[in-house]
Parts: sequence; C-alpha cells; structure tokens
Amino acid sequence: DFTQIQFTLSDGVGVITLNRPDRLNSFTEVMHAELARALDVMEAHAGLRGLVITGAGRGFCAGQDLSERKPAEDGARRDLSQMLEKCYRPLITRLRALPVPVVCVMNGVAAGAGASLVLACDVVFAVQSARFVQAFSKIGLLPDAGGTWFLPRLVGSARAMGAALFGESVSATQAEAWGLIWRVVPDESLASTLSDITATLATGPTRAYAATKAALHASSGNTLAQQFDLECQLQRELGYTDDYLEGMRAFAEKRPPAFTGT
Ligand code: T3D
Repeated sequence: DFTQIQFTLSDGVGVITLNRPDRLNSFTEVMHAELARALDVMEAHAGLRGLVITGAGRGFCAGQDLSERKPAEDGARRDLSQMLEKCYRPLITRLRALPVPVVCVMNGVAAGAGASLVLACDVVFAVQSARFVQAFSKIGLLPDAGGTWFLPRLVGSARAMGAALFGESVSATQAEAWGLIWRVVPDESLASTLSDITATLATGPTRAYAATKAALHASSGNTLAQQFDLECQLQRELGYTDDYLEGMRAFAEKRPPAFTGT
C-alpha cells in the first residue's frame, strides 16, 4: 500500500525504491511518511540483515519536491526548519542508526537533499551516468539533511566548499575518485549490482557488519584510546557469535563460510 516508494523485505534485506520517476523521485511529505513506515517495519524486524536504497527511472532523487514550495502570491516566507525537523532529520538519523549496512545503489542524478540521502548511506554504488548536484545554493539555501556534516568528512573542506558553494555537477567517476562514493558500475550493471548486493547482505556476517558500522561511524568523534575501547568491547561480543565460530570452522575446513547473521 505504498504509493511513492516500493518496499520489499525478503531474506532479511529491505529494498526501498524511491518511486516518483516523473519528478526524479523528489521528496514529498507523503514519501517521507512512507519511508518512515518502511523504517518502522525494518527496525522491528529481529532478523534484519541489510537495506538497499535505489530509485525508479532515470533519477535517484532530486531533493525536496519544489512544487510543494511554490512562492505565495503575497511573498509570505516560510520556516524551512519545520520540514527538516519533522521529516529529514528522522530519516537520516534512523538510517545511520539502523544496525545493518545501508547500501545506496544510485541509478541516476542525486540533487539537494537527495544527495544528502546518498551520503548518509554506509556504502554507495553509482551507475556511470549518475551525478551529484549540490543544488541548494542555486535556490539560496545551504546543504541540509546532514549535507554539511557528511560532505567535509567524506571529501575534505576544499572539495566540500567548492561543490556546495558553486553547485556544479560532480560525475559518478569524479565522486569515486574523491572518495565520495565506494564504486562506479556500468549503467547496464544496475540490476546485477542490486541483486549482488542484496545477496551479499542476506548471507553476510550481520553482527560483524553492525559492529563495523558502529565503530567506523564513531571513529571521527573518538580519540585513538576511545576507539581501542570500542573495538575491544565490540570484538569481545563478536567472539561469542555463531558467525565467528562458523568463520573459524570454514577457514580450517577450507570452504566458504555459511553465516546466519547470529
Ligand atoms: O524546502 C525545505 O523544506 C528545505 C529542504 C530542502 C531540501 C532540498 O532538497 S532543497 C533542493 C531541492 N532540489 C533542487 O533544487 C534540485 C532541482 N532539480 C534540478 O536541479 C534538476 O532537475 C536536476 C539537476 C536534479 C536534474 O536535471 P535534469 O536536466 O536531468 O532534469 P530536469 O529536466 O531538470 O527535471 C526533470 C523533471 O523533473 C522536470 O519536470 P518537467 O519539466 O519534465 O515537467 C523538473 O521540473 C522535475 N524536477 C526536478 N527536480 C525537481 C523536480 N520537480 C520538483 N522538485 C524537484 N526538486
């Protein structure tokens, strides 16, 4: 019963497809509500093993639907922080907190808050023809939905400033070279990339993935000593998992591991 996204959950892996292709999958309040419902389902699912986010059609997401922002005839202004607090903050925060890898398979252009959504994901694949546009400055805004936090951490201040201030397109190839994303794939490999990554997540060491995500996300705010403490705590927990035992047995028996995510 979703109308602006598609959502499936099988073998523990959620797949969200942003689904307003004629508007380049731009965000509406309805889409935000549907994303929140999909996240409710995944957060409540004890056997969750991953989430993949992609888009329908030629675009990934063009950010806020600007047709919801038509200027009033009398020139009245609006408080833009409301939608940020109500919709974008929970979306980005919940994706970061999800204890499984969130993988973006970027099928086309990502602009404005759509670019911030991409950067909030843990791993990003992008088709060759995809591009990023920090479109905010073109309409007199600053990068939001976490954009000003993600951008400098991923690419450094110089590139973050240039991309954010001037809003020029950054190609998928450039994004990969900068370290903004993990990997560019050929356009014709979109479907196989999606199925490969869902299969990888469905059969992966989910608890190790969760610990890795938590530790890497924590690292930028930690000292080395604090990070050692965190690694010790998380590795201690992983040492008791079924997947570690299976990994050790598979290594000794020279066969691929059959992880259960437990
Ligand atoms: O408002 C708040 O609450 C604050 C939060 C803000 C968050 C934000 O995301 S602000 C930034 C909003 N997004 C943008 O400013 C991006 C606007 N779009 C573009 O710059 C370009 O469309 C793209 C660079 C994304 C893609 O360019 P291109 O040439 O490939 O496609 P196009 O022809 O511009 O767009 C195709 C159609 O989608 C077109 O409609 P038409 O002419 O076929 O009827 C275009 O108007 C529509 N479209 C694209 N982006 C949006 C959109 N419609 C509504 N909202 C959009 N954001």
